Amino acid sequence: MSQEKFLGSWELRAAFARALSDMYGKEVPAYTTLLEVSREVNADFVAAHGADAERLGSIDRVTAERHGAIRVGTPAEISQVARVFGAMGMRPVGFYDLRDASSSSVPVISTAFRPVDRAELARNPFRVFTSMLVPGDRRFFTPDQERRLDEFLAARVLFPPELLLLADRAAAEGGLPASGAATFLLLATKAFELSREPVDQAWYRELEAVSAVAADIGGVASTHINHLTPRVLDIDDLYARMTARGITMIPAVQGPPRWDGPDVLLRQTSFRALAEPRTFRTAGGEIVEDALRVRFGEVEARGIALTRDGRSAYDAAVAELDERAAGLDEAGRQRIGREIWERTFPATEAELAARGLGFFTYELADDDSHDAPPSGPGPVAGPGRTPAPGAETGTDHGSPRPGRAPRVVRAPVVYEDFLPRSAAGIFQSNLSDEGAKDSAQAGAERDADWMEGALGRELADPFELYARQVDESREAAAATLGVAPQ
Ligand code: OOG
Ligand code: NI
Repeated sequence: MSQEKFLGSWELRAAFARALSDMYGKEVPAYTTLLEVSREVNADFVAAHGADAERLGSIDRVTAERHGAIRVGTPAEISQVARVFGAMGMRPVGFYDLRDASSSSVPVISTAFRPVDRAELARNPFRVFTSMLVPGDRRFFTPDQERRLDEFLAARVLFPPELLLLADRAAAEGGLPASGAATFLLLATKAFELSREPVDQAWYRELEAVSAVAADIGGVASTHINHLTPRVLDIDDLYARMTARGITMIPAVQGPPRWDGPDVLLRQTSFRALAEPRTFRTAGGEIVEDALRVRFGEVEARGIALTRDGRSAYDAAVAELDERAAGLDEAGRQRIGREIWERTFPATEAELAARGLGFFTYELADDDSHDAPPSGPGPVAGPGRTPAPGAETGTDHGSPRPGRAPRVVRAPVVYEDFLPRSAAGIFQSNLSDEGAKDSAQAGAERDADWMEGALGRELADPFELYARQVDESREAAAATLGVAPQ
């Protein structure tokens, strides 16, 4: 018998991302348009900017890159999600509490499953923003609703036992042989397909009156992908092209404003998908067709990861903007945002690094290598640190230096996570109704430790992961140069 091909966890991840994308393209045609426009934007950006265009990720990585969003109902369900994604080398990273991130009714807490190592991210960075309902939060559900919600959620099966068994095997063995991999991918993709099973209308509408998100999660017997998001290199260009095609986008690009300095964190924008036909069972047992608008299209541009100091500066800038732009239109908000931004953030990567606001790795570069191109003149210094001694710290762009010692060049670390405020905005743009939240009631205490318990595995801190990438790069560079890292 010939040796069966073995798919490693990253190959499962890449294949799963592709399969989901194909499935979602069939379900939501506007997504296919979005992919088409994204490809055009990226190709034109690379043509216009050359090698610099790939500073924050190779064009191959960016073209294939997606994030998904899913929503589940209970700790048991999210721990199963962790097993399925764990099989693909995706670990839970970060904690987001969206109950307070906006004034509307979004009764969920979230994490993101993603690869955590640099090499794994480079192979395929697929990530999934995963939210779970917070029952027990009296601001949203009455005790009676809560009891019925618990009962409903406990009775459903989101992931078949065969899928979970294969997931555990893949996690233990670092992947699966081809036949097991095919079954795993089929079942995993199917678990996120929109179900055609009739939805209990009375139950769905009752939850919808509390929160559309609660109904989307707890009103149906299965889960589904809420959106899949491609990455573009120029989101303002994408926005203009989608608008020119007659697709109505939300009024703004969320996150940092457009400006001439380095792109940081994450900028996102979206459009509402068309209403989708869904089948309901009425209280009288009749089967009727209705339409639901719960899914939509989203696109993003990723920038440099910020350190804790950088992030505090960002959060303070956003708070100041909110205060000063209250009541202004989008153009006014943009103008003030830019002004605050220019005062808060340095205009070059060199300064972002020198002031300890952004994460950068330090690589040894062949002289004409563009793998880790430098960002321009300036000292190579990490957050509060100096480069390995003995290393040449000149960062002139790619000029050959025959006979010289290898150069240490600074390369930006890409932000791989999410922003709670943009996430809340995305949830909100999905809602046709504000829902009902009784703010006089106490909310349920839920934090990262609680989430870690629900997941049944370690929940990584994004800042620590970025810092680790930086340290590893320093150690590797120092080892090659034969000096001690600092
Ligand atoms: C998730 C919203 C968050 C993002 O990109 O910030 C998100 C959801 O709607 O389920 O996907
Ligand atoms: Ni998203």
